[in-house]
Amino acid sequence: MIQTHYRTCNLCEAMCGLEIQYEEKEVKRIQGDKKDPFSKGHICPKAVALKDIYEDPDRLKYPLRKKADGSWEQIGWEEAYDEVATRIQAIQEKYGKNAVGIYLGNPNVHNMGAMLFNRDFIKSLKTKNRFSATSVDQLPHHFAALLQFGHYMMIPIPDIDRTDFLLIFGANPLVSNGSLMTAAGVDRRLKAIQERGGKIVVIDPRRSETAKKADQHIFVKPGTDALVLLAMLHTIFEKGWEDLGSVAEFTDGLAAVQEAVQDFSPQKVATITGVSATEIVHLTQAFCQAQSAVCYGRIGVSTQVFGGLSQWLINVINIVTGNLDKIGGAMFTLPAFDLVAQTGSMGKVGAFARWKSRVRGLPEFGGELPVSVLAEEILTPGEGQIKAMVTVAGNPVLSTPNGQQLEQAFEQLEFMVSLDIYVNETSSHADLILPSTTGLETPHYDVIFHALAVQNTAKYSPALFEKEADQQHDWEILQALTTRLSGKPSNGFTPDMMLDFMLQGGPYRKEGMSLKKLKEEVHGVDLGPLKPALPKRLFTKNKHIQLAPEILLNDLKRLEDFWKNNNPLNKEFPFQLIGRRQLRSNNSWMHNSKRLVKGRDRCTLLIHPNDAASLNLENGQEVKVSSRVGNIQLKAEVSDEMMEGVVSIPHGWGHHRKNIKMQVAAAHAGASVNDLTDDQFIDELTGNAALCGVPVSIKGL
Ligand SMILES: Nc1nc2c(c(=O)[nH]1)N[C@H]1C(S)=C(S)[C@@H](COP(=O)(O)OP(=O)(O)OC[C@H]3O[C@@H](n4cnc5c(=O)[nH]c(N)nc54)[C@H](O)[C@@H]3O)O[C@H]1N2
Ligand SMILES: Nc1nc2c(c(=O)[nH]1)N[C@H]1C(S)=C(S)[C@@H](COP(=O)(O)OP(=O)(O)OC[C@H]3O[C@@H](n4cnc5c(=O)[nH]c(N)nc54)[C@H](O)[C@@H]3O)O[C@H]1N2
Ligand code: SF4
Ligand SMILES: [Mo]
Repeated sequence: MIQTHYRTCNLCEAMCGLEIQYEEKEVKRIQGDKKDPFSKGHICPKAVALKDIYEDPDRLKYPLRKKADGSWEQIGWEEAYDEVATRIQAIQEKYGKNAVGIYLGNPNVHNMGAMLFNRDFIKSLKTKNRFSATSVDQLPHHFAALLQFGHYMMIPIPDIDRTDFLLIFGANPLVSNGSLMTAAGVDRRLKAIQERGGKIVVIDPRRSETAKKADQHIFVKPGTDALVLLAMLHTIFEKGWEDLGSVAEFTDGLAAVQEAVQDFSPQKVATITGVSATEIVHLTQAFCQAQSAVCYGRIGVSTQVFGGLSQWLINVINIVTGNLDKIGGAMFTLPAFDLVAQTGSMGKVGAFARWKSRVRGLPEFGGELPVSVLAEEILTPGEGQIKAMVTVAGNPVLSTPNGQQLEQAFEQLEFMVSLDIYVNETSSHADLILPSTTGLETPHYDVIFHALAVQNTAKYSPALFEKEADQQHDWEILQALTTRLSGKPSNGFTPDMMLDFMLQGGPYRKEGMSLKKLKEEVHGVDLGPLKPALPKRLFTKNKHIQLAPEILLNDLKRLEDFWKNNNPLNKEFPFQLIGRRQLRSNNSWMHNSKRLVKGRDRCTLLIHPNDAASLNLENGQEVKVSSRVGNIQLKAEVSDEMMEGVVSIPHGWGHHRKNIKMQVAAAHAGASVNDLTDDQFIDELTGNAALCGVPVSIKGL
């Protein structure tokens, strides 16, 4: 008999509601759940691939151990857990606690069990060598949030359903489906802005899918956004357009910001940024004159040399124009599982630079070191060298800068274990792989993305399919390892118990919020639009917004010096490389779904016609792209979408690596852009990798 199951898609940040028809253990159909109060029926092509992942013959279900000849043997769970614990403990006894490193990948934040059980596991490792995908992604957002609002998770969310003016720097929500702005059906929401007479402006070195639909697109040279933002602020103060609105009473540092931006006139930054002074002034004026407006910046301004400065200045623009904590501006969420309130004490100012990386001396943030230093921490001998690695749902060989160096580093380890569902570019280097259930086999509540959504909603998804007798959930694997490493018995909590505890003690307790309630409301519960929340929700010491933290002001000098003296482009590497997301990819790990990789080769180098002409390149020609750290080959795709001097390659490809066991992906290998990105090219302030604006050269083959 065909039955229907409702759940939230856990693949990207959009949290689309799914309606799944199934019969016994077979998925018959996946479509959007029109009754989901948040997504209202929206889905993208990746949702259907949940079926492919569930059925994928290459997906692992039981522990694997590498034999001396490099082949894999299946072993039992108890044996695997014991071996991992024994090997880690032996290495820590011999070399010290920090000899074990851990890397957490992106799917952790899309997995309730992992979110709730990773903390104790990490603690049980007692190492300072912790890494995650945060430092190739949103670290600058956390950095600005911590310094300005007192908590690293106090990230302002654009209230796009009510705004009159959306200014986007370096995000492409029509493809990414929205990020640090969970907004299922973002196309509908963007269209609605225009239908109610509002405007969308996109600032991007590529005329992206979103830019094409916007009212205006402005090309900007990669890595120079901070200068555009400074010039906008300069204009605001020069014209006297600043008006802090409701936050004026509890905002510190206005005069300091005003002074800091004085030198950055639109005329001064025009040549470096590629944005004319007139454009900057017009844009600023339109932003200030709108009833409500919000400036939003994502990956393009986060994963660049001035990521920290950019995210800070974006907050500053929202604040000084009175658009922070205002309807239609940048607002804070109030999720039913209230991570911000619960972790308040941990997230306060001070969670930065408590220790530094051994080799390069980069500061930790929130207990993590930048992943750009991971390879050198493994490769550089001396006390504190990493000798063993644990990866949890991460593929840093394809996702972090200088992937080839990291591969070499992994080969040198004494021990490595990967909690992963595939033998892929990273886990193939491990001695043991511990695979968990995934997707349709897991119960889900979005602990993270409800907290970053444009509307407050709550939804619980039970597992669709029972796991097989011998399969383990991520949280069960983490718990088994934690008890062995810590020597303490488990407290017996399950993710459901912890979730219920948080829901019943959360901000909607008076409304009877509980797991039982969510289990009854299969489509999810609407908790209403975002509401003003300040100053109550601030975590800064004096409960004021900090407009001008000193450490950020001080970084302005680096910005000026960089573009004056050290502009990274030179004769050897004259082009700037940026990335691009693709609708049918999800970072590096969904290319084993046939329906997602079919069709033309999508791992191409986009290049402007004038640049192609100057290099004598034809559309479709094979090219070699080189950077300081390596080179790759792929096809050129000539397109005036690109700004001149800038080229784009999507990330997550490069499945030609030896020893991986993903047949479909290997047949659509592509090349890895992170064999070009540089572990030394970073935002020195936050430690985030600079994946955008990497200097490269191009040669036709
Ligand atoms: N050049 C460039 N590089 C980038 C980016 C870019 O824009 N440009 N983007 C960056 C960003 S934003 C991110 S978030 C990172 C992502 O970086 P990573 O998180 O390191 O990479 P993913 O491709 O998401 O790899 C996820 C891994 O988890 C495994 N997995 C999937 N589901 C499960 C599960 O349920 N349980 C377990 N245990 N494992 C699972 C997959 O098999 C895969 O190995 O990449 C970054 N890298
Ligand atoms: N389909 C799909 N969806 C995804 C993912 C995926 O892999 N595939 N990944 C998910 C993840 S992990 C994340 S973090 C989000 C990211 O979500 P988004 O931030 O929306 O991601 P991108 O589409 O990479 O958009 C980044 C934009 O920045 C531009 N850019 C590059 N350099 C610069 C610069 O220097 N300045 C400016 N102003 N712009 C620049 C690029 O051209 C691009 O259009 O997407 C999520 N959603
Ligand atoms: S947009 Fe994201 S959440 Fe929605 S169906 Fe696609 S992958 Fe899933
Ligand atoms: Mo990400």
